[in-house]
Amino acid sequence: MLTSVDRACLHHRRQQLADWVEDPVLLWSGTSVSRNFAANRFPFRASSHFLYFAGMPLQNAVIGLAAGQLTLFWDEPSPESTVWHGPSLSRRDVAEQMGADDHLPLSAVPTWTLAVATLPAPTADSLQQQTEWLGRSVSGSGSGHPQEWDRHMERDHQLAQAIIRLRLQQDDFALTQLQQAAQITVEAHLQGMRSTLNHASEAALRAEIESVMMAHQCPTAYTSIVTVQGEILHNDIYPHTFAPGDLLLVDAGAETPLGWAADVTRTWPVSGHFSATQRDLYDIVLAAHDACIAQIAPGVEFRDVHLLAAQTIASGLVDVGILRGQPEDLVERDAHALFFPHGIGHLLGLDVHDMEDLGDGAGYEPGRQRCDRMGLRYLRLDRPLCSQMLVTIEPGFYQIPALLHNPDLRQQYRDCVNWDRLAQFEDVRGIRIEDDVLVTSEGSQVLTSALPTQADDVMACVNSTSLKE
Ligand SMILES: [Mn+2]
Repeated sequence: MLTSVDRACLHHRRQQLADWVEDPVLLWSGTSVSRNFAANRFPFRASSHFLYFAGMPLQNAVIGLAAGQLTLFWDEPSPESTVWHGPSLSRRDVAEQMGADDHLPLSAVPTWTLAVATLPAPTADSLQQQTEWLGRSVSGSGSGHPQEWDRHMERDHQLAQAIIRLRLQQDDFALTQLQQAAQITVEAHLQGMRSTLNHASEAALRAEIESVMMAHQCPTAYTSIVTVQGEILHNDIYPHTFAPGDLLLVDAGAETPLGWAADVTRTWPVSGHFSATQRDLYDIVLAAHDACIAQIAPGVEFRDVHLLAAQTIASGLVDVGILRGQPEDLVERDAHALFFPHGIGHLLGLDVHDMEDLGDGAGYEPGRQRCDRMGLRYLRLDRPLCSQMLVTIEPGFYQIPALLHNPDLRQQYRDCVNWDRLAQFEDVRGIRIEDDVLVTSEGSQVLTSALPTQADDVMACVNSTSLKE
């Protein structure tokens, strides 16, 4: 149920959009996708752009936005469908909930208006419907060369830019949801830490963590990573049983029923105790995490936050003897990226990488492009921060064979890596510490601060397990 504050925010979003976009706008929610046969469906997830203006998920719906007015296009389920799925709200009730000014059957979309701005509908079915009804293809914002854009593409691009401008700063409705996602995610990670000593496998611990989200009626915002192979950055399998000395990397976040995400990572020893080598590297990653969060404030360039993480990690690796040289020079040469190849963070909101469906349109300030350098290539956000932006801060250290065993890289960095010393840290495969950080007018607020980051606190939490009989 939407609150009156939520509805006031939705109203404000639509007014803002009308100030920036002259053309009427149509946005598709999408359809549920069948899994092998028609009656077995994947869970439905509405388009984030639809959710942003409609506030609530609705399958196979379209909203029209013109001069701040909202029109809902949607068909109530058929009487036959209610046999299987139970009764549904009427179109009038749904329209009232979202604060719509008008509501019409879905078939009225093609007659609504001729020249509209839109963004690609999210599923194959809805994209086909969109193409047919608008009489044109919708390729998304800014594809191709601007000089070759037609009038439709210019409209769509203008819409995308306006939506980016709006969604970059979280309003009160969004913040209530994002705090809820963060709080449930913290609870899930705590449950994971506290039950580790009772479990023997990645799969069992994943079940423990996700059970907390499910109990709150929240799906996961992305496929959870629960792995003792933390060096595999997007690991999505859970085949291992725990061995003494393993570090477990858990990257898992809840999504609220209205679609807002959290994104949190912790790394902890399955035995409850870090080895000396694990502790050394954990503390380096934590130093980068803390330094970056302390740096966050309006006006700060996110690229500089990334470079601060690189500098802190390079400096720490020099201190423990893995890297040789001056930290500044090592960062200049991208030597840190052998161990920290990804970006320091990204936008977070309705999507876990917020608005990445628009490519780098949201993450990169207009006029900026991805840099080729190994140490900057995977930076997903390159903008000056502004208040009410929500970002992740997630430094890491990994021993990735594809990088460390690459003959060209070994040659390139032969003078600055002490490979013999590195071999002594073989019980560290991957460490990442990730929190969700809101930029405020004074600096920042960590939405996920209730989850411990200090190694001693993490160990205390793992060891607080009440062991099963
Ligand atoms: Mn993340």
